[in-house]
Amino acid sequence: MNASRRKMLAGLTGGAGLVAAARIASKYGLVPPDSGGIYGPGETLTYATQRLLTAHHSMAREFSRSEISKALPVNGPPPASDIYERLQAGRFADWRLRVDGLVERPQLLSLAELKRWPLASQITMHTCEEGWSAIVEWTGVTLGQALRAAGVKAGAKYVVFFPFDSDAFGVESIDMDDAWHPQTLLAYGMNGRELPDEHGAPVRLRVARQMGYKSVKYLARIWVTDSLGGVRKELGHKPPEFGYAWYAGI
Ligand SMILES: Nc1nc2c(c(=O)[nH]1)N[C@H]1C(S)=C(S)[C@@H](COP(=O)(O)O)O[C@H]1N2
Ligand SMILES: [Mo]
Repeated sequence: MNASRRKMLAGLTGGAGLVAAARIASKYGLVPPDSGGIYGPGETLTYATQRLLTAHHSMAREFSRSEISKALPVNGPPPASDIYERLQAGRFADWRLRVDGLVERPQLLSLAELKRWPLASQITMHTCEEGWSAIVEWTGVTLGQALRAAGVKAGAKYVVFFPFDSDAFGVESIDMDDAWHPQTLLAYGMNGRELPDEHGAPVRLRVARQMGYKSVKYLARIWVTDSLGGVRKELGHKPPEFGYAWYAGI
């Protein structure tokens, strides 16, 4: 860490007080989109401190195959969506992942196409805010590969993920730092098999450095944007008042 970063970090964490820390963070552009409201200064401190400490691409811990958990609990009911049920009945042959927004070449990606791309895999800990965790092997492609195919335009700041159960779950979003991170995957495989339907088939997001609720299942669309525009829904499936910070780093 260079001297100015160290100074910033000292200012952020050195008992300057939450509001003063939020002001320092804002000066350096380290403000998360849920920085407003009574939880805002706390959320800003968490995000800014994390981003300064974990220089760009620090990696989440990886485990060995023998450490994979026996079972991964399922969180969330399957999408109550006719479109999803039809795609599922056809084993997702007609599923296309839309990638659009601030991109040069909007994409409609099939599962077959994703499977032709270079394989990325990881054995990492999935942690749910409800108090359980499990070590899982995820297989798929990096989100970065899809972003490169689409060609992200200058000014992009966030990637928003729309699932087939967005009416119930809402949407989730991450910043470009996590979007380009090598452990951020579009996963179509789990523990050496096809991703089971209840775990988000055909493709789910895997964000290794954040809590489980950021790893959106049943992906339908990926939207690149320069602003979350104060649209409450796009800040996460539940607001920080309920314990779901937009930045859920672990
Ligand atoms: N689309 C969608 N994604 C989701 C959820 C959901 O209900 N719908 N639940 C989230 C939560 S809270 C967790 S902990 C993980 C659970 O993943 P799993 O069911 O594969 O264990 O998925 C996350 N992604
Ligand atoms: Mo969760």
